[in-house]
Amino acid sequence: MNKFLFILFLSVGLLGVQAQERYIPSQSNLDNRAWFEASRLGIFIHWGVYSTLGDGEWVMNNQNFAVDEYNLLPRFFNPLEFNARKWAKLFKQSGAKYITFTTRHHDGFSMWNSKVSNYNISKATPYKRDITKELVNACRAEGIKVMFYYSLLDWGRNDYLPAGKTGQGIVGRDTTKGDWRGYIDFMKAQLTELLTQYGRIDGIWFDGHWDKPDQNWHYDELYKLIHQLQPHCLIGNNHHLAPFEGEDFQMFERDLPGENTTGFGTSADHVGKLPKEVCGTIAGSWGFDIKDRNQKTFKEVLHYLVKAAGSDANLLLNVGPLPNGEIQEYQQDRLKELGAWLAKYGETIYETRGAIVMPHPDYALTKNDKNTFIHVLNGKAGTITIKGYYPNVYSLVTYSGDNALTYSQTPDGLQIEVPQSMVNEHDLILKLTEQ
Ligand code: FHN
Repeated sequence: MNKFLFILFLSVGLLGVQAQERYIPSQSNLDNRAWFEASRLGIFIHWGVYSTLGDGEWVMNNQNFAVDEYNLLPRFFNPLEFNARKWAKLFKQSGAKYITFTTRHHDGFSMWNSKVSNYNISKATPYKRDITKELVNACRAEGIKVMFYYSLLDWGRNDYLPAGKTGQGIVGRDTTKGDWRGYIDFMKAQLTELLTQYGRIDGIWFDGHWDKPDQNWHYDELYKLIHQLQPHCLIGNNHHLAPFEGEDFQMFERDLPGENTTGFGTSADHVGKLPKEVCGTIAGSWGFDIKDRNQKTFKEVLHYLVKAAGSDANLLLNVGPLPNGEIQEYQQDRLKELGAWLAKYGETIYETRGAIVMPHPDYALTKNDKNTFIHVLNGKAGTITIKGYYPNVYSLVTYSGDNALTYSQTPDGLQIEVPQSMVNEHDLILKLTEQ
């Protein structure tokens, strides 16, 4: 065979292997994307048997546990103070429209009564109750939608072996038992449980791809299964890359779209056109860490939300409950403060679009049908210049409409004079109406 034909056959062959059916989202999925994009605030919950050690959700990896040592944890995961209704009421009070709950994190422990793994809340803990079910029902009763976080990566199972980039120091797994096909089928069985036993689920939030970035994760099968079981269900994958075929939203971890302060690689050219979500923490850590002194202030959390909306993304704000099932007071306080703020100013966040200009340390802009909202975040009086060209400004007033501001369009942007009397240390909201 000549060289040209050989290359041609090879390319056709490779294309055949990698070809994925083009994904055409259902109408219910498109509607759900619109709901998601309008929601702007969700609550992320990192909670599992790792919480008992108070050392974050990566403790199994970071402390190089042996699998049988770690497997003692479920025996004393007994969250007697867990009250799904209380949680759901708190989430409602925060102004959030949905939650994303860690049904299974990287340690592989299932927070529901899984039939394909006994390593779960109902079978391996004294608590026995199906926490996922209680949470779903309680949130539903409050009108809050539910998404499930599901880890692709697993530090405990033999079939996941050989280990990926993480979990290399975890001992006690049988390296002769690696079975990738079996592992994919296991995940499909678990996802089927999650999507058939808990009613309507609005999203699946995958994480862990980066552990084996070159592995074939069979997303064609996983995503197809999800969309077959619940067509409206939104799929997102925290792979830190541009969206893959079959995904419905794109997430960014501790960074606004296009930023890359974390080193996860969400550079500007990875930002796609799907609805976006930024996730971040109230504490420093996702899962409960007893020495976590990084407690964010209301101002920090609010700026997270405003800047996320200003970059056209939702904020998925994380709480890391205690092992006994309580959410720490300061985390509750942040959620209540956000809710009180949103009750007054929600119009400037919900159902708005961002990315008119990208957020700046001093300001962020959101827009609805009637107005553009300028959120002045620097807490200062004086001149502030908002990038962009606004030739048709009809009026520029404070959110209440009581006070007008002086402004002028300059080559650098819209120059606004903020008098001392208007300074707001959290967020001075200005309403710009165009002709
Ligand atoms: O490893 C996880 C981490 O524990 C946490 O769940 C975050 C949430 O976005 N995602 C991973 C790191 O990218």
